[in-house]
Amino acid sequence: MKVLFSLLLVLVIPSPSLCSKVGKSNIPNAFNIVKYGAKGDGHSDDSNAFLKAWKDACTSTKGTPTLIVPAGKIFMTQPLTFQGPCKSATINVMIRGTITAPQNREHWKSDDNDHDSWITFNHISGLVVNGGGTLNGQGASWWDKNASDRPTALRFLGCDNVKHSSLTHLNSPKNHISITGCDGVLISNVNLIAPETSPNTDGVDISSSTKVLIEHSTISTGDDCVAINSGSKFINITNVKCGPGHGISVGSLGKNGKYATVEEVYVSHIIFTRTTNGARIKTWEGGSGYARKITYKNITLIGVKNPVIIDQQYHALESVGKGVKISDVTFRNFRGTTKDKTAIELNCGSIGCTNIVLEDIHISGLNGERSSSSCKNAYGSSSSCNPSVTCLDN
Ligand SMILES: *[C@@H]1O[C@H](CO)[C@@H](O)[C@H](O)[C@H]1NC(C)=O
Ligand SMILES: *[C@@H]1O[C@H](CO)[C@@H](O)[C@H](O)[C@H]1NC(C)=O
Ligand SMILES: CC(=O)N[C@H]1CO[C@H](CO)[C@@H](O)[C@@H]1O
Repeated sequence: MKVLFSLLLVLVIPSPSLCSKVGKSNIPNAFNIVKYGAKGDGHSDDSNAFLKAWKDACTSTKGTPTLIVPAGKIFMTQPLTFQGPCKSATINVMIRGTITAPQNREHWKSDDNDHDSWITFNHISGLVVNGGGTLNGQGASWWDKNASDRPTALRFLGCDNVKHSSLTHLNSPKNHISITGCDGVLISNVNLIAPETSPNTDGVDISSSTKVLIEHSTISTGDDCVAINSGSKFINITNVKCGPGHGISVGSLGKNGKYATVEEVYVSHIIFTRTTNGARIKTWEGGSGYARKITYKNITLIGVKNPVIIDQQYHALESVGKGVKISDVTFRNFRGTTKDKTAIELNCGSIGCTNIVLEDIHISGLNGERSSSSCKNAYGSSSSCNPSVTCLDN
């Protein structure tokens, strides 16, 4: 690793084209972290350079300030918060090089009960993050720890009008990107990559947020591709390749009796490759609230274990007769193969799921054999489905 690393530095540093890129930037109002003392040698702590450059960018009043992380270097930072609000209406963070977390969790500086996230953008509006670079969460040394003790790699907290694009995220300790309390977030052209066996490494987690669009991205991790949690409304996911991982999930909602709501979710043009789930909604028994107005359409499935799954009894309790209402859910234009026999599973609790619509669905086994469907307390309609969904109650 170390050898590879030095080789990388040797290859990269003397390149005149890259040096000139660092030196003369044509971007007006640029704040280059190297000018603030960042070393970019992969192991020196560059946190202070990031924070100083951010302070100047965020208080700048001219045009669109741009914080620049130059190409060809690896900048190591401890947990960092980019705090807003900023003076200008828009602010750009251009990540051309690599930002890495400390390689081992023992080297994280924040104290043990402060492992919420590695990089946080907090209450910034008009934030643009892009640049073609990489964020390496160095999650491997965390993966044997309890999920509640592990940090999210990148968190947008209370940010409005965010555009996050053209970046690669590797090996997060927990979620790769968490969007919390935001209004208006576009995530596009990102690659989120972690091993299939890495626990809880969701691609994007959304909660308490509105108007989030995720598009033209690839998400290959050990957990959900995208998870849509309580308080989320007007969420669109389109042209995304998922897998390996656990699919796109609304929920889980209503854990430990909580009130939870999700509505207006549109998921389309997704390719699920060897994921455990495809289109999923999961709620805990004993919770309350609703998951409604959810559409999954134009979905391609390649060897997916549970292509269509509603589970209103995720972690069922002893017949509590209470749950998160699931209604107005459409699954339309699904094509592909399932790894298991049951392609469609609508498992609702005693409160039932209503207006569940399935249309134009064709899912077979890996070798073209027939698949099946199962329903429990599910109400709605189906047409042109293979497997047929005669178990739906009208
Ligand atoms: C993980 O942490 C949670 C919350 O602190 C706790 O309830 C749970 O028992 C822990 N699990 C393990 C396996 O330690
Ligand atoms: C989300 O999808 C809905 C339904 O297709 C569409 O009406 C809406 O404009 C989309 N919103 C965004 C931000 O793409
Ligand atoms: C599975 C499915 O319906 N795929 C379609 C998705 O949309 C594209 C373009 O609109 C079609 O070409 C696919 O056949």
